[in-house]
Amino acid sequence: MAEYQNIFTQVQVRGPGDWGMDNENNLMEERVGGIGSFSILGWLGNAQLGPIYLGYSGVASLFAGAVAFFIIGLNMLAQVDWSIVQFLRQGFWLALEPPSPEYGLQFPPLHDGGWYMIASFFLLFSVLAMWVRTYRLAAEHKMGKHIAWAFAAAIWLFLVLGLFRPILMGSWSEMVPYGIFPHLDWTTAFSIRYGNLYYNPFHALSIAFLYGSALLFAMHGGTILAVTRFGGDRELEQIYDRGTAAERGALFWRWTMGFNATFEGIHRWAWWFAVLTPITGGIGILLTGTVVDNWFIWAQEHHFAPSYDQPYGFEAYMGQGG
Ligand code: 07D
Repeated sequence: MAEYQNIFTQVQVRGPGDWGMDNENNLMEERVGGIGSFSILGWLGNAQLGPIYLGYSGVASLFAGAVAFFIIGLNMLAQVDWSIVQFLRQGFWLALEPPSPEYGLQFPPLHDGGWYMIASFFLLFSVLAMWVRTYRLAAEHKMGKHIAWAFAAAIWLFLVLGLFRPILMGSWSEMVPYGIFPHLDWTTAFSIRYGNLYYNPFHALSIAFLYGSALLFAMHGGTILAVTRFGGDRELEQIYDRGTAAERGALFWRWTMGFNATFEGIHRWAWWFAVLTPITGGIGILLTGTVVDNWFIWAQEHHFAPSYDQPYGFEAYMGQGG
């Protein structure tokens, strides 16, 4: 019975492809790509692939993203003398590095960060065009703009790391290299250079929201899966067939921890926790090297890191030493 599907008893119904609703702007012709149906997609979500709506911002984003991607890839390939074998072998270690520090905020030679700057420009343009796409498609669907604003929060951290902080520091060399391990090395080096990022309270806040997001996601996902047997996954039915799934989920939490979110409110909790992860993170990165040069010393001055200039003990922990 298709009506009683859940994640474990998925029934894949096959019919003519669904092109979605038309709307007053008559954007049907901008939905491109054929419609296909794939069982493997059906296991994960909806079996139908396509159509996709492109529009100006979609084309611009894909084009700019592809340019950035190929500039990065071709520079890496050049570093291994255009050997595909070495490119695959060393791929995780290869990088397109930002300019050397001596160029400050000037445009560097192509071979010393110039290509990096060009790739960054296209990457920035691509991400911003994708943001416009999320905003405009939400408007077309007469939806709220929650997705676009959540995406903007991530773009805030992206801009702090790659644009705002480098400008405040007066050098493009502060930007993050493009490469798998190199960007991880950059992250570690950044933490060490500024006296251990664990002592940056905004990094701590960002982690709290990140882990909090995972916890909320697990609680909400778990609750809904636990009440799919009562129709809880088909949220629409909850409006006219109450008293079964939603109330059980809510009661479970009220009896477990004394408080329950509402069906609407749990999604606000999720949205805010997710959004606050990069917002607090961006504040932490913006302060690093600009306002605070060493987070460990900063923490000692604010009496929550121990001071080692006297015998290590309780007083030091309590902040009375130093
Ligand atoms: C990065 C920005 C938005 C991205 C966008 C995408 C493309 C790709 C590709 C063309 C994710 C644009 C790009 C589309 C295009 C091509 C090929 C969002 C991003 C719009 N940390 N740490 C965080 C933990 C440590 C460090 C955040 C944990 C060490 C630095 C998060 C630990 C050191 C920075 C977090 C830990 C260190 C961070 C990220 C544990 C050394 C940041 C949040 C358990 C390793 C960033 C304030 C996020 C930040 C950040 C978690 C440890 C360094 C909460 C759990 C001590 C330098 N760390 N960290 O959502 O915001 O990222 O810091 O040890 O900059 Mg950390």
